[in-house]
Amino acid sequence: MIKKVLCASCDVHCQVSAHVPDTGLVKDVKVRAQNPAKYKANICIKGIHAPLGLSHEKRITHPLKRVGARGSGQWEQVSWDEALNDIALRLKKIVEEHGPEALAVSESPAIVQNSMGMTRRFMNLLGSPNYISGVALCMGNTAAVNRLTYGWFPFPDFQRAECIVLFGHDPKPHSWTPIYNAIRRAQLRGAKLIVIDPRESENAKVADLWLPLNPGTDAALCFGWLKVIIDEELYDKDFVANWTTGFEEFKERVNEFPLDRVAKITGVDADLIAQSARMYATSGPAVIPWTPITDQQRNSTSAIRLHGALRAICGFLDVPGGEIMHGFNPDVISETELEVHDELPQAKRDLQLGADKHPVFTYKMMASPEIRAATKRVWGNEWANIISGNYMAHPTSVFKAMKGDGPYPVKAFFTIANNTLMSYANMPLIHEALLNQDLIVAFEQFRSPTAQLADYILPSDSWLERNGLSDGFGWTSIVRPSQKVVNPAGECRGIYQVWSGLAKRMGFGEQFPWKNEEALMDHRLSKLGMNFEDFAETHAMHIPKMTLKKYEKTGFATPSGKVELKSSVLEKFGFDPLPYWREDPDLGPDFPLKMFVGVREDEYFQTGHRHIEKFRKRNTEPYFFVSVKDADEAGLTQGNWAEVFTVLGSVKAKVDIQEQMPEGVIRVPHGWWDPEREEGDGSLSGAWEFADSQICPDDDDHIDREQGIPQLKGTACRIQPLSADYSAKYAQK
Ligand SMILES: Nc1nc2c(c(=O)[nH]1)N[C@H]1C(S)=C(S)[C@@H](COP(=O)(O)OP(=O)(O)OC[C@H]3O[C@@H](n4cnc5c(=O)[nH]c(N)nc54)[C@H](O)[C@@H]3O)O[C@H]1N2
Ligand SMILES: Nc1nc2c(c(=O)[nH]1)N[C@H]1C(S)=C(S)[C@@H](COP(=O)(O)OP(=O)(O)OC[C@H]3O[C@@H](n4cnc5c(=O)[nH]c(N)nc54)[C@H](O)[C@@H]3O)O[C@H]1N2
Ligand code: SF4
Ligand SMILES: [Mo]
Repeated sequence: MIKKVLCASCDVHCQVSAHVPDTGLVKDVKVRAQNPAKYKANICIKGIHAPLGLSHEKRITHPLKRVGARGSGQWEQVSWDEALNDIALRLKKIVEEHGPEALAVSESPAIVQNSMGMTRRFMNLLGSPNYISGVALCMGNTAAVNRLTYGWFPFPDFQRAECIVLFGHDPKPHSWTPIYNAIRRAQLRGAKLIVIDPRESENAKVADLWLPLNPGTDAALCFGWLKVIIDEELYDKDFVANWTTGFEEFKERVNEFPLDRVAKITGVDADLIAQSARMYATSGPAVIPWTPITDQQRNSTSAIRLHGALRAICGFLDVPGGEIMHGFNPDVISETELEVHDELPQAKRDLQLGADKHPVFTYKMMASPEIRAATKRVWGNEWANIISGNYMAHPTSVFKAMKGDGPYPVKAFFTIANNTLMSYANMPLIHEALLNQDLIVAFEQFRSPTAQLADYILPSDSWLERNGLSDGFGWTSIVRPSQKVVNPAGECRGIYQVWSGLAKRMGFGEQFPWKNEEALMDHRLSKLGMNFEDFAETHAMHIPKMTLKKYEKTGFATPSGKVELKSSVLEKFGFDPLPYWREDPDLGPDFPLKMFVGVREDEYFQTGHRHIEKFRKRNTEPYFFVSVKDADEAGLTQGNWAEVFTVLGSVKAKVDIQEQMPEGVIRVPHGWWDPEREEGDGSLSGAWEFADSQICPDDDDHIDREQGIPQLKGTACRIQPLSADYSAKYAQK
């Protein structure tokens, strides 16, 4: 029997197929491309070999209770009942003593599609606003900033676009395969490709134009494009006149960026800036697909708003070949609705950590009366948690409160499919925060460095072991089913069982009335008149009727009903309502270089997968990419170990001297640790050596003002070789 499955080995959720094995064991599942027909298949090695990871000897298949000191690696197997009873008892005590806001939860993209809003539902009913997620640095924050500008997070129409612009974003055959394939197909039918990237990336190699910019300067580059587009009147004048606010003031701001200034900031030749701006504005409908690169900068809010302004003034919003506002699927109950944000009293929303200083994706801004009214007017519901990134607390503020430096204590922390220590900035702070908790619960598949510090690890099912529904995290209105292929290994369970089990023990079990995940999905699909099983049998996807230029009927979901080039909401909260450029601080000769974290590696998703021998053989160790000149100056040799320092700390990796690396820029890899190392030696299985979160600062100089997210692109650093001793010691491990 063949099942339709959505691969969740990364967060792009390819539609694949899987054979149900006679043995019923996940190791015998074969994952294949689902649609080999006319298009190149959307599947990568992480999807094909997922069964290897999920049947791995290190997979956690029973609830574990910590018996030694935190991080000592001493665990005892307990039953689910024992674990949930004790967790509920301890959580109750913390809530009685400190209030429900003393619970913080960090949940990540790997799981959000399967929690189906239940994590927020539990927190809202308990009374805690302190939810954080890895999406604060990836897409969730873009979703929030987009809502401020034009009321939804649009999705690129790759099939009909005449020009595609990649701001750093570099989809590859084994990194976001569907987007890679969509770009290649567009190029084959003649669409133009512009790539803006400090190094010659895979997409830069095949682009019509490649703009090698200094890391972290994307916002300045956008100002350059806007200067050309406005000066040369390449914009859609009718749209600007009828559907935008603040154009004159916006234009004045843009006029502060003559091309020689932009060239100086970005390092890109002025003529190339002009040529590429013209290509974007005049090739026909164009798209700037979402990119995490501008989610992780000191000028992030401005960069994201400038992308929005480009899309809007060029007339590419909600048109064929442009960027389309999907809205909710009217036939399926959305996750946002199940999250019951209305149930969280305003007094508790007001307690959300970090919202005072950095409100963009918090309740304070996303649930402000004007945004709620506008969202209700256009989309029919005042809550719209797109990418689960709206209504979040500010991560650093949560960690500070966990450590004891907040306005009130946070004493219980749940980490749901999230390697918290390594997936935010400032690992030393997160470490202290975790050590100061009375209760840590990890819902995991593996003993990640974060899970190693937990009091309980609850064993999670995997995507091959559960039924599910995906709508691209609320980004699209297309709903796709994922069928369970085998039963969960050992005592692994789904997240619904965790929250409903805890709610029952804490006295609000009636709020989780569904017997299991399937019953919950039946409820979500009830408007279609089918249950999950029928839906999955009959649908590869459910696409509601989509109309374009919806704004002509409803206006945009902003307070003015227009695209707010000048944001009324940012202004109300005391921020510059226009996008702006903020220079990096000069940290002097100790930090003469700039680093960026990133360049995805084929074999691994974020901090995951490093325990899979097949992948580890292909990609054994972490590497810094360094230019020939910088390597010479620092005395670095190919393949030797080195250390990169920022104001916060240092990280170790091997050196890869690359021709295509620009001078003065170091690439720092994300996600490395050594799962093969025994727990309990104090290194958190190598996280204290290789995790980039050790060098990502979160002080005011290194974060975006409006969102408070850290700068992972363009941070000042230095690099130096490590002694031969380190290499020898590492080789023995
Ligand atoms: N310092 C730093 N921080 C970053 C980034 C960075 O580059 N540097 N990148 C940012 C980006 S782009 C993203 S997307 C986020 C990602 O942040 P995270 O989601 O935390 O990323 P992962 O490292 O993949 O951690 C996911 C964890 O979930 C577990 N897991 C996988 N599948 C399942 C499942 O089905 N159930 C359960 N319960 N667990 C599962 C894995 O074992 C892994 O430990 O991090 C962001 N944060
Ligand atoms: N195999 C694999 N695939 C993945 C993932 C994975 O971990 N492994 N993670 C998934 C996730 S969660 C995400 S968010 C995506 C991210 O994937 P991408 O968006 O492709 O991000 P990266 O590969 O980190 O970096 C892409 C490019 O950004 C460039 N760059 C660095 N700094 C800057 C800058 O300041 N400005 C500009 N314009 N460019 C810059 C780098 O040189 C690099 O070529 O990949 C997804 N796909
Ligand atoms: S790109 Fe690879 S890992 Fe990601 S969903 Fe597709 S097959 Fe799975
Ligand atoms: Mo991401």
